Amino acid sequence: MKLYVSLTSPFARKVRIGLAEKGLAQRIEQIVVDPWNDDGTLTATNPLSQVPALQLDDGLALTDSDTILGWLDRAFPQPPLWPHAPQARTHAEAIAALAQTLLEYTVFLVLEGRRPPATRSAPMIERRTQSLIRGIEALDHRFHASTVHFHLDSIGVACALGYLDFRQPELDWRRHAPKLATWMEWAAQRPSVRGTAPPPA
Ligand SMILES: N[C@@H](CCC(=O)N[C@@H](CS)C(=O)NCC(=O)O)C(=O)O
Repeated sequence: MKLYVSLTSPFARKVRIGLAEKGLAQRIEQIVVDPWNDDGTLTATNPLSQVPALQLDDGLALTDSDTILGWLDRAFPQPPLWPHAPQARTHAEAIAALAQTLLEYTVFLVLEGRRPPATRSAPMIERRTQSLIRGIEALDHRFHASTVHFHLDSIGVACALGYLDFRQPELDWRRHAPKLATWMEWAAQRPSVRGTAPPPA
């Protein structure tokens, strides 16, 4: 089994935190690649040239963070990555989905920022920025974090906020989310989160 990651990818970080929470970080070989500058190592497993990607021992490749985490939770059920009770599970899935889209929007802003200014789409940048702010405010109200478990809602939120700090500090998300700001101080100390922080930009 081989997991392809980059150390700056927030999607890969979700999987790396999930592995650490399950105590599997040392059991699954992690291969650091650059999806933007691949020599064929990554595309041999993921033709889309994205991380994370997990090559299973039977040859099947999983090419999306949530798919990989779903497999991981079935293959290694303890400790679980989701709450057991149906209502709690639905709530956690809603939070995780919101966090995943926040990540996608943040990546969009990062990629737009790398384009020559004349080719950037100002209306889309504005639309995504406003959605991000509303999404962060919604998370601040809707996310009732457990301090006992670190399920996929917590993992997703920690990765989304950590990525904003890493790539979009000027958005100053804490201004929009005082409760999340306090929670993130706690979450950042968790070994799985601390141990997967991106290297200095
Ligand atoms: N939906 C995917 C998104 C993965 C993704 O966009 N990964 C980025 C790294 S942050 C990547 O590999 N980008 C390279 C590319 O899109 O060509 C997931 O959740 O795993």
